[in-house]
Amino acid sequence: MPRYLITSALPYVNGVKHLGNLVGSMLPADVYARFLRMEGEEVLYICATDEHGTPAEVSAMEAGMDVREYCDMMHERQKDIYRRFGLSFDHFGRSSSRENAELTKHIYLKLNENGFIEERTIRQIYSLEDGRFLPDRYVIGTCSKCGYEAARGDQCDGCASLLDPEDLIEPRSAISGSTNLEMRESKHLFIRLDLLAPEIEKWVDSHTDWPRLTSGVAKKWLNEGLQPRCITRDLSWGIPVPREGYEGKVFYVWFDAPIEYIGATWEWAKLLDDAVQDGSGEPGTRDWKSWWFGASDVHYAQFMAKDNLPFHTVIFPAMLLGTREPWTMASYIKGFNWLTYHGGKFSTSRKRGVFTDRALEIFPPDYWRYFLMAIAPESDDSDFTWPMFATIVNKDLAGNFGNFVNRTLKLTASRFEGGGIPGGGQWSPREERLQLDVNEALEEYRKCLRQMEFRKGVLALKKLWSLGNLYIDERAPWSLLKTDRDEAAMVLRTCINLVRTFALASSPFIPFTSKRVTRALGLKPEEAAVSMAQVGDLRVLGPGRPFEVPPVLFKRIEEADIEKMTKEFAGESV
Ligand code: B3M
Ligand code: ZN
Repeated sequence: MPRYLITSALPYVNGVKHLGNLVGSMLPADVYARFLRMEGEEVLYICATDEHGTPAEVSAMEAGMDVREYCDMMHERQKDIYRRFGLSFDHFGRSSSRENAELTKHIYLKLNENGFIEERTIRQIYSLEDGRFLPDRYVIGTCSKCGYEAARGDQCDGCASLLDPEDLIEPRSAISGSTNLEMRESKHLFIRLDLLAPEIEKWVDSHTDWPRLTSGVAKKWLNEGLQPRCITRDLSWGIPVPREGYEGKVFYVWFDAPIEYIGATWEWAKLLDDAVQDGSGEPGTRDWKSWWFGASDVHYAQFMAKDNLPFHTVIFPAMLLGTREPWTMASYIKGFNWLTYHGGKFSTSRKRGVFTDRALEIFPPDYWRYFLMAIAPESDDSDFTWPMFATIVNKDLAGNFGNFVNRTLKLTASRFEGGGIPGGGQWSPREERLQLDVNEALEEYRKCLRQMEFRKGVLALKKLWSLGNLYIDERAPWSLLKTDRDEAAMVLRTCINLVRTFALASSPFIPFTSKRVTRALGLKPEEAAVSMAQVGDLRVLGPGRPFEVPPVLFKRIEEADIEKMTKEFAGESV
């Protein structure tokens, strides 16, 4: 029996993420983790904030804060948002942790010992006024190709050319605006990806089941030929490099960030002491090494947006392979395309699109979770629009699912007053068939989620829900009540069991609503914690069990709401 390790790409610490970030990594990983837990699997779902690098330093500076304090604050802020979205991490760590520093140094030392680290001297821009080297993107100036005045040293937003800082006319520091810059030489460490290329290729080729997007990116990188890659920076915020002459330098953020998947697992294990004290953890149950080192029974799935794929299919694997130690490598890498916003980019600087904090202020988390997964950019980019949001919420959640729950429970409560779930009547062939249809739809649903085919999973879930509406419309218990009260009772009892089935089966996507419904049905915690294999049985809830009618589960979104949102989130025009 494999154990399942799941990680989602680590969100950068600076700034609140938008919905595109959420659906491209954390949300699908959470759906998968919740699903596997319901399948009775042993799951460890890990994420963290990615805290090093110049962006964190610069954002802290702009906020007038010490960089560590800034990271403390932003980590808590992001963590709280993800909790409110229902993301069920086993641990949400921090790449600036002591554990990560120790692992990063270890991996570097092993790479060095094995001959995969090389020192080179490079020329870099130094800002005398800022007293520091400037990474390419922190040098701005006029593009020598198109004349755009605010081109960055790595790329021009005017003509999209890739640039070197030397290509800029009148370069200046993006931090202070100072033009007092000079080229200085500086020593740096490079990882010899060129030497590791054959092994990486073999590893990539051994995974024939990866999504096309993932293998495509890996192959493209490998085919272009791997070059040694710089893994150190002249910065103060980061993990110090344990090597003589490297005082004042740190590892490049992309070197230590993926190691934090391991680091965060170690952090999680260290928290065990607290967990034992508050009763939520069993002593001896958190062995981080058993997941990461010499683990032959671990299935490891990584989730991320496509721009992160090169680091996870090529560079991180090279780092691990080069240690010559048995670190756990990804079994499956699920990459996502872009979510666009009304045909354009989500933009932090222009406040365009919906950000995770604001999203939760306007609609409950399940609206977002379901909608985003229904349009997840799995095989292609996909576009967020408000009319689409309204259609999906109204049709699927309010119409298909919510409506069935409410009409079933309301009708039963009003016609069989006070007696709980009504008794009487016998299953007919129609109910037998319903049971078979439900089993089949659930099978299909489970198959999709096992394969991390989320949009297909949503379709299968919708199909399951519609079996309820089909059944109740066909059997019309409101009419049966006039002719055969026992028969009506049996039909409604079956419908209430369908409500249970739907609520439990849907919980990976809409955990909050699922809980509201199972509470209304009076399920005890152990009854609500059944495995996926047990949710389909339509004879679990018998006569006499009390239940409540929950308030309307999903509010319909009206035309006026759509207009309002479209205006509010359009962003500032350029
Ligand atoms: N923080 C980039 C991103 O959020 C980066 C991912 C790190 S994964 C190890 O897109
Ligand atoms: Zn240009």
